[in-house]
Amino acid sequence: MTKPAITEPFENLHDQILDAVGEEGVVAAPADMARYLAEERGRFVGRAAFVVRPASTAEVAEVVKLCAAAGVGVVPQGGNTSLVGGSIPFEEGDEIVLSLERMTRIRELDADNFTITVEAGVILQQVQEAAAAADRLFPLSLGAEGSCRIGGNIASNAGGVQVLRYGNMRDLVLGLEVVLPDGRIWDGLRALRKDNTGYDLKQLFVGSEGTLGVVTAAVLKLYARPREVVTAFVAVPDPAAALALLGRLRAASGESVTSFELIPRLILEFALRHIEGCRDPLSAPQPWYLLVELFGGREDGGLREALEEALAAAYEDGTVLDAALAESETQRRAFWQLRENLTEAQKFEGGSIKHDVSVPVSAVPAFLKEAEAKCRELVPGCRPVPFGHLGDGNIHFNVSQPEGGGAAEREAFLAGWDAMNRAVHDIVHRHRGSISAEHGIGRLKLAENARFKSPVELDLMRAVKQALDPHGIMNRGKVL
Ligand code: FAD
Ligand code: 2HG
Ligand code: ZN
Repeated sequence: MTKPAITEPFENLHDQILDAVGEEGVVAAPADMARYLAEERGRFVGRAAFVVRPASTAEVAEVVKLCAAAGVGVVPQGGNTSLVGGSIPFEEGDEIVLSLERMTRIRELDADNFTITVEAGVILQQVQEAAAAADRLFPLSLGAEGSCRIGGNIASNAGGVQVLRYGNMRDLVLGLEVVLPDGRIWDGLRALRKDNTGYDLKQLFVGSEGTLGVVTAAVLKLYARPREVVTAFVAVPDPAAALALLGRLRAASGESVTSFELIPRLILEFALRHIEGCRDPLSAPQPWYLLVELFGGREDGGLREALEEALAAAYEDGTVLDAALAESETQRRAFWQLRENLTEAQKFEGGSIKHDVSVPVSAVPAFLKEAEAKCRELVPGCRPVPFGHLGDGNIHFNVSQPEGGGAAEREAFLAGWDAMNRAVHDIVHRHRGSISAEHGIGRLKLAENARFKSPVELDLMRAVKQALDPHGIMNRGKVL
């Protein structure tokens, strides 16, 4: 560890917090703080008075109480994989980052109740593994699952690749423990499927992006572990055909479709070009692909046959152009490796302007046509690569810069970020969609959110913020 550099206005608070959490709980040297202050793509780089890493709920409460008394803002942080800058402090350096990374205990797994109680700092993949060891499934699944943490998943109401079947994080939370902005602890760790004793307070904190309190622990729902998993890489002529196939598969499989991910040819090529070990699952290039996965409850449940039959019928009438079914777990992993590396692959193709949007599933084909045309009109030569969770209407409408440009072209392209966002979001709005389907608002989408939310809705949101955090301690300047 290099020498801490606490500036004068924070010396007192630093010493008080050091007393509360001990040496291991405070990071203050600039070099050691760096990883807490920059996000995934380096789009936001902030400053902080220092970073605090409490080891228990009581310590979190003490830290928040001290910050509230000193009027110093708190930025909660989990795995720091947010794509909207929500976990990064602002540039003024007058906030602390409160990392939950030392709160990693699985407090209880109740297999009979199909629940697991975990602290906020547990990594998502570790929750999945603990559930599997007890012959259960924790279904939240996303590309960052090896590094994102449960508190972050809850605070951003994460979605991912199995929402179609199991819902998003909001649907998987039964109870919460939260440190409120004044330092009090709310123990709402109930493990009940039914509880109509007033307002559903836990849902206020799900998706609040750290602006209402610090989630310290949660009771999460578990499911039966699937006994039959069938995975296919399917080529279709266009998104309308993909939609038709989704309807058929849902019906033919008795609602067993768990993932239904859309991938256009161009971004598949990015992955083949840049990600080691990626191979095209099909023999000839096709315009659009789907990664389809079905979960069933019985080993011999006939899901594979149902999928094969449905795909064969769809091939006959031209809805499907080609398909490969995974013959082994290795092949299944290879299909998912392609999907999970799309964000990474895009980084090698220069600047990318992102839109994490949702529209009604039935409106996706029309939305895609309109948004692609608009982007090409705004930036001739730009390369839209819309991919993602078609099964629940959530498309990552990402646009790569025109081919072959260098750093200057990248800068020029990214300078058009806001204009392109506005144009695409206007189209989303016309389809009564959302401008942030699963990544949240953070600091990235503040202005766009304010543009589309009605004054009534914004008033309600402000009233909630005011009621829970009247002094504006928690993650100030985010979401609202
Ligand atoms: P952080 O980034 O640390 O924080 C996210 C927000 O929650 C911040 O506002 C932060 O202040 C707040 N927060 C964190 N912990 C707490 C807490 N304990 N109490 C209160 N507030 C807290 N998202 C999806 O929804 N679906 C995807 O498919 C998906 N795929 C991704 C793939 C990649 C490669 C990457 C890099 C990101 C992806 N994300 C996805 C985005 C991201 O939302 C998720 O990775 C994850 O939910 C964030 O968790 P985290 O622990 O990293 O949270
Ligand atoms: C995914 O679904 C993530 O892979 C990231 O939500 C999407 O790169 C993105 O914009
Ligand atoms: Zn996603």
